[in-house]
Amino acid sequence: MTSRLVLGILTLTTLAVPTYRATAVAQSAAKPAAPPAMASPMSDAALIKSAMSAAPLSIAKDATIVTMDEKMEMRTLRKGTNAWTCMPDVPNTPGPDPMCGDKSVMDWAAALMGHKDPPRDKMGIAYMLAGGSDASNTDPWAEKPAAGQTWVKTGPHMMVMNIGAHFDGYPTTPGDAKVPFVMYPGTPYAHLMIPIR
Ligand SMILES: [Cu+2]
Repeated sequence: MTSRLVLGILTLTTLAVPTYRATAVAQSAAKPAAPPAMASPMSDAALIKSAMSAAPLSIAKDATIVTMDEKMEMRTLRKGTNAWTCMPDVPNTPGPDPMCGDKSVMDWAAALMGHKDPPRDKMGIAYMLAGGSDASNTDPWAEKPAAGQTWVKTGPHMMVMNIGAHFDGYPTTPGDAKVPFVMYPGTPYAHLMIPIR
């Protein structure tokens, strides 16, 4: 789960909670060197195709699909009829990383961007079947790897959020990111990354 991806979710969530959006804008304004987040040269059809590639078709076909425009505003590409929201690849990370998440994942993401505690008892599930790239396994807000570090590249995986300490016993470093591991361990944003292929 990259912070850019979260920013996309955040903006979606901020339709209901404007405070979060203010935080996102403030954060992006503080980093003028960063390329325009999420704005993608892809056509809407390509964006939808990318977003849908994140989850099984049984979920993706009825999901709401959102993206960010060049003004960092959330744009709904397609209104869905189920409880899932999908987002296309984030252009400024290496490799494709579209994601589909349920409503609790949206809450988790809004909490992360707002530096607030996510709901502890609302388990969230997300699919990233096209894989994902994360700048850090420890810093939820990192936009690029720290000096000497590399991107955490995870192949097709699922994620489970908001289950408190139930991750105990799983590795807290990604290793080769081929077996389940905890991302952002020891933070309220800890989630289980579950490679599936
Ligand atoms: Cu993750």
